[in-house]
This record gives sequence, C-alpha cells and structure tokens, in this order.
Amino acid sequence: MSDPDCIFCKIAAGQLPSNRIYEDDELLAFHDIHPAAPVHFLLIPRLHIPSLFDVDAGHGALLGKMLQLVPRLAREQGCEDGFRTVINTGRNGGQEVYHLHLHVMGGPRPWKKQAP
Ligand code: DGP
Repeated sequence: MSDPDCIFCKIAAGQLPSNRIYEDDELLAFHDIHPAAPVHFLLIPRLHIPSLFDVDAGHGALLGKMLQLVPRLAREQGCEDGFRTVINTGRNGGQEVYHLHLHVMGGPRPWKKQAP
C-alpha cells in the first residue's frame, strides 16, 4: 500500500528521482538529499508505514530484513570503521518525512553537521 501524497512512496515508485544504492521488491535505499555525514543513506520499506509508532507484529519480518541489510549496505558504501543508525519518530523525535525510514551515517569523522 502506498500514499499518493508521500514523497518516499513517490521515490519508491520512481515518480521522483533519487540516488538509489539498493532496491528489491520490499525495500529501497537511497542517498539522503541533505547528508549529515560523508556517507548518509536512507533505507525504507516500499510499504507506506508512517512511522515507528505504526509498526506492529505483522511488520516483524520486514523490519528484520531492513536491519539485516544495513551492515551490508554500510560496508558497500565505505563505512568499514562503523556507522550510526537513526530512526526519528514523531514530532518530538524530529521526524520530517512520515514514511518509516532508517538513516545510516558513516565515513571519516569529524562530520560537518550534527546528525539528524
Ligand atoms: P527525518 O524525517 O527527520 O528522519 O529525515 C528525513 C530525511 O529525508 C532528511 O534527512 C532529508 C531526507 N529527504 C527529504 N526529502 C528527500 C528527497 O526528496 N530525496 C532524498 N533523497 N532525501 C530526502
């Protein structure tokens, strides 16, 4: 299920451009448009889940697949010395885009900006 007003659903559908680094039938990863680190990409499910608040037991396999994919993609993007993962959730969590996404940030420190 997708939301026609959601920018990440549009990116997943190819209706908006993105710099993709991975995709399969359930997940998509692409570079963040405002990188906060030398490597900064987002991993999203194609399924429109607005936030971590909306996750339930039926999403367990999908979330597990996302987490399993993170270290592989991080290594492929050059984060051999480690990386940071962030899921901003809700207004007080600083979430800006209401389609569940996992930030992966890494690369040589110090990073120029405060990470999201
Ligand atoms: P947040 O919801 O605060 O966890 O962060 C949303 C992130 O999404 C933010 O770092 C910028 C990024 N972003 C927003 N719009 C676009 C877009 O159209 N393309 C890409 N590649 N990234 C986007």
